[in-house]
Amino acid sequence: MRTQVVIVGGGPSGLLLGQLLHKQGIETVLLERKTREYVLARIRAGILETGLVNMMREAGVAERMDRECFVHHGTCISYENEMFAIDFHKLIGQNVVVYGQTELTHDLYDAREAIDATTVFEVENVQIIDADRDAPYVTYVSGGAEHRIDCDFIAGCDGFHGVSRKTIPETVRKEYEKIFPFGWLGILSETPPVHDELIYANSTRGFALCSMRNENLSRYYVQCDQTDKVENWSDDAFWDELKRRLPEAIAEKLVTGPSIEKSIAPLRSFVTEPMRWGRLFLCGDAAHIVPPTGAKGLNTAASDVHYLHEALVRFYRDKDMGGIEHYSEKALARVWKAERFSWSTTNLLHRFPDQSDFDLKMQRAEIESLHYNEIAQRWFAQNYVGLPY
Ligand code: FAS
Ligand code: PHB
Repeated sequence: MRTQVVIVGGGPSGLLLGQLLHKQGIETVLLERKTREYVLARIRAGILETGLVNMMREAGVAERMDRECFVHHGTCISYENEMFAIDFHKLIGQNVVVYGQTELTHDLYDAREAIDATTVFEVENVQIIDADRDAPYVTYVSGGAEHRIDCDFIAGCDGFHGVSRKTIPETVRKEYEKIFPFGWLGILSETPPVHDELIYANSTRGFALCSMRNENLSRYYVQCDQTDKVENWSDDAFWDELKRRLPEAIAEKLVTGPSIEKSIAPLRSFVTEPMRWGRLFLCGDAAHIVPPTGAKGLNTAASDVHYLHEALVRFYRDKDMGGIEHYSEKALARVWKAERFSWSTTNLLHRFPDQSDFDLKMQRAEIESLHYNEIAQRWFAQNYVGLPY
């Protein structure tokens, strides 16, 4: 088989890239390790930056999102019994959209099926060969047989545990990593959200986040120990702990109910450089990971897709290598800014095991600066809604 672009990984990065390239008449084959059902069962991000919303519209996959999403003009931050809003719309005239990654991925799979593009599920042993030459190809096993796809380019959209990043020789790759000493225990419940906007809570007992998916589907998180296990947490234990971390007036309004999903996500910051090796491009979690505090994971995958889509269109339309040659540099420039915001908000809102009393005073002073200083709020808002591509 031959195609123009092989996309390894059928998460949001790979699917969105495939849809955008199709719009430009560029053919792709997408290889996914799991089943469609498995991918769609993952509960992950919930906040979409304007850039991602616009790309979904450009890809022609935004009809349900535009109908069902919530537009949020701001977010709230609480510390002990205090709570304040950061009004993005008033400060910078922008907003974010609340629409679950699960729904976005579902819409992208439906759209890919509608264009009848080639998607191979449950592939095994994907190998990327000669990515640093002019005639790369990909091999994989499906249904017990080995297959080969000759192509022009490979988009490595296979997430943190994929094969693409490791295809780049260790002598070429430089990796940066920070592991945070805690995780997020998250639940999904068919209950009305406790507040009309998200609440990021800093409390003496640790971080908490009140988010949502729709008017009767809420997403909550509490900071937990790195070594904690989901089975240690009954629903009641979760709700009691969440209430302890929220202002009393909010905790009193919390509607609890049975969890329909419960999981613990580790928190890490990670970046690999470069994001291109020859004709292989890394995109999304294959290249970088952020702690979800700043809602940047999915949204930074989206900006990679923007740069890669732009580069490939310039190549196929104008035989112009400029976008391809500068892909890694352009993508990384924005990746590192997202990494900074995610690291900064994580430090601002979580309790660290080794925090001194002085550290806690610094954290409090920074939160109070954000509470009362419009310039600080404007900078937070610009980062949260998404820096320009
Ligand atoms: P993904 O990991 O989503 O997709 C990669 C795909 O490649 C997967 O379907 C995988 O099965 C496939 N794959 C892997 N290896 C392969 C191989 N060898 N061959 C073929 N296919 C292969 N971000 C936020 O903004 N907010 C959040 O709250 C949030 N919560 C998260 C919770 C968890 C547990 C995780 C892991 C991530 C979370 N994220 C969150 C980040 C997440 O949303 C990612 O940024 C987003 O999924 C990135 O999308 P992709 O780059 O497509 O990677
Ligand atoms: C979510 O709704 O899952 C969510 C929202 C904002 C974040 C992280 C997760 O910063």
